[in-house]
Amino acid sequence: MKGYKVRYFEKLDSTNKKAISYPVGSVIVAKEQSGGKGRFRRKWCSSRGGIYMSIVTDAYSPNYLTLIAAIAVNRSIEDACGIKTMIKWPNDLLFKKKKISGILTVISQGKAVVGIGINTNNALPGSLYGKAGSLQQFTGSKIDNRLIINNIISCLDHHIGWLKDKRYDKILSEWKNRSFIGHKIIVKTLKKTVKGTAYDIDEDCFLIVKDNKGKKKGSLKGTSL
Ligand code: BT5
Repeated sequence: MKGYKVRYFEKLDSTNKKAISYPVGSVIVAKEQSGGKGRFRRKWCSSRGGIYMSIVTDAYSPNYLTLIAAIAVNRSIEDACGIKTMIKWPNDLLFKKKKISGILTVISQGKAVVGIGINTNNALPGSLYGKAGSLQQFTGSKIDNRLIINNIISCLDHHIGWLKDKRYDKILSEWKNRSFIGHKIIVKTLKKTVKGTAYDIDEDCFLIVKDNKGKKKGSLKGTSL
């Protein structure tokens, strides 16, 4: 992959944790993780067979990096498996209402680490039954992880170009086309829960939810259910 150095590991605690000590342009991939991380100290189940990768980039806005990573994952899954996932704000990709992928972007030591987990050929624990799914389950065939990983890197790199050029409008419109905008949702912020329709996303990457009374602004500190 031009300009990127991909390093493969058999097993890591967390690719995000490992990646932070590597320079910009590094990609850390593990076949499994023993301590995969989600947001708010949640766990990411990372058994062998799935994709667990972290890309080290310059420290752009983490909100925008999460949006472009979601676009890259959505496109790469579609190209490799013909499955159109839906991006659920802020960091999930769903297919048939099951979570297939999650993204965790962190800024540290003047760099950004974009961590991506995708359920491809991995088994999922019973605790996620009904909530999560894998691409192998949905397609009935083995997924080519390397193909998806390489696609994600080139797609993310392309969209980092948009970030460099400050083409936020292009990013937002691409994200909206692939997202749950227009769907009924429940958003839980730190203070309240808002039920309504996902209406739009603003230039700060905040979700705008329309309820019966008009427009309301969600907060990236919240999480959609
Ligand atoms: C996320 O957090 O969705 C971000 C996940 C990021 C994982 C990647 S893997 C590579 C890199 N290295 C890391 O250590 N992390 C990143 P959040 O929105 O907080 O969702 C976490 C919730 O998703 C959990 O509380 C479970 O309910 C659910 N979950 C856990 N493992 C899952 C899986 N494999 N598939 C689907 N859902 C899962």
